Parts: sequence; C-alpha cells; structure tokens
Amino acid sequence: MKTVRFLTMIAAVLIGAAQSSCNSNDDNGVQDIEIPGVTFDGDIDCCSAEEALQVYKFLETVKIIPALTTTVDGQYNIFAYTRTGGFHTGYNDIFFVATKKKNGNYIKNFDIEKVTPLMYMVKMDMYHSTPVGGSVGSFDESRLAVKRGWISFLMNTSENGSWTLSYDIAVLGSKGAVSEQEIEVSALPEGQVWLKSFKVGDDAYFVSLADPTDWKTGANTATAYVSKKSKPITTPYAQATEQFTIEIDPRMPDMGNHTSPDNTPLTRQSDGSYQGTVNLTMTGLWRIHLTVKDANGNIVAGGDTENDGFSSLYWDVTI
Ligand SMILES: [Cu+2]
Repeated sequence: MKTVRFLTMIAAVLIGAAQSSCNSNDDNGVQDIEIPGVTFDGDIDCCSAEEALQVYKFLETVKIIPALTTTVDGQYNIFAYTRTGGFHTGYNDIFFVATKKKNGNYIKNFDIEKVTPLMYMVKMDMYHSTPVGGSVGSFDESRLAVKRGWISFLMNTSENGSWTLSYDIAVLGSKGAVSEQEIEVSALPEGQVWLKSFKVGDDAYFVSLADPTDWKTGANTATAYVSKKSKPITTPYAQATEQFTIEIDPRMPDMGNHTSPDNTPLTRQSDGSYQGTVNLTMTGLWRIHLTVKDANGNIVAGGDTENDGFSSLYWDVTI
C-alpha cells in the first residue's frame, strides 16, 4: 500500500494545480484510490517504483509551464517543464512528462514531435522560427519517462514581436497536440550572450551554447549546437549536418583581456552536439572568442581581430 499511496501522492502533486480534488478522505487531502495494475513492480507502461521516484525527484528540479500542458483523449496528461518555468534568449532545455489521468502514473513510451517555435515580427509583418534540437528523446537511462528537447531563441519577446510554441504528441496509441500557445521569452541578463550567428556563403548558421549557468571556476565541459537557418524560415532550424570545429579563446575584457590555460576546442559528438573544455580561472565576465573551422580546417567564421584584437564572434558568460 505504501507504494500505491506514494504514486497517488505524485499524481496529486502533478495534477493538483490543474484539478481540484474532491472526496478527500484523509488529513493530507490525498485520495486513496484504486490503481489497477500497480503493484510493487510498478506500472507496465512506466517504471519500477524506484524509477518513478527518480522521475519525481527530477521534477522537483524543474518548473512546469502551464500554457504547454495538455490532455490527450481525456486519458493522458502531458506536462512541459523548463528549469525556470519560463524561456530566455539562447539555449533552453525543455522537458516533457506524460501521466495517466486516472492514477497519475508516468508513461515511458510517448513521443513529442514537431516542436515548433514561431515568432511574429510586428513591423515586418512576418514570421520566423529558431534553432530547435533534432529529436525529443529520453533524458537519460535512469529517467526514461522524462523526455528532453531544446530550443534556442534568437530574440526575446518585446514590442517588436512575440512567440508561440506548438508540438505534436503520440502516447499509447493516442495522438494530441499543443497548438500555437503563446510563450514569453525573456532577455538574458547583462553579461550573458549564448547565441551567435555566422554566414558561410548564402547560408546562415547559429551557434548556441548550452547551459553555462552550471559553470564554475575551473574546468567546465562546454556543450554547444550548430544550427542552420531553414528555408522557409518558419520551419524550425535543424542542426547543421556539416562538421565544424569551434576553437575557443576565453578572455576577461574587464581585466586587460587576460586568458586562461587548458582550453580545448568544441568538436562534434555522435549525438550531434559539440563539446570541449573551457577553463575559467576566476569569477566575472568571460568573453569566449570563437573561431569556426570546416571539416578541412579552413576558417569559416570568427578568427578575426576586430574585437580588441580578438575574434568578433563570441559568447559572453558571467560566472
Ligand atoms: Cu524575431
């Protein structure tokens, strides 16, 4: 009974905001409900109690985005989360969880597809999309019921324009969608610039730095994605198929542009991300100058000396 009660409590936590509970019959306001098929081995569509606990614990580290939650076929709840419960310019992880409406149990096999952010630009009276991760997959081995994707927003919401987000859902044979829900994209604080663009011939590329908020003094793994602007620009910008190398030169512009040792270039990994090591020797503003090379080692972007003698293509990260 303990496990069943625990899962029921998870359901109550997840659904609580959206649904008022009736027939509360204990002092926690948690209902004792029958959960068919749930035993100490868990739910066939989800997880063991331990796996469910891992998902539950993870969800305590993120915040729900109410506008992006929905119900499919009256049977399944789909919830979307980010770290902050909002979005900002540059790279954002977005997480999805599906539950059974009747008992709150997580569902392992569901698909989130066609994640489509769209910005309406008021003055130009036109729409454009932005870089989006290739596919929404399971977050990791211990949390298969959490799906993760990412969106890197080119611009923040302002009087110049606003964003909507849409996505399709397939869950246990049912299909649903979230359609053009308005979302707010805030600007990053001063000293944080995580998204830059460059051009190669007629093609525009975007280089998004992922989650530098986790960085500390010392060696950090830098993860980035290179995306290619779509034609038409209302199609989400997919990851570029070309292989680049991103060389980094971190400098502190407020401290005579001193650098740091032991940085390694970001190279393309099997999952399509780019990874390298950035070593930051102290706290403060770091301007990470970039030189992008193609597969043959030719410089295709950055690598100039137009910014105080350093590449004019750079990310800013303040730690
Ligand atoms: Cu825009």
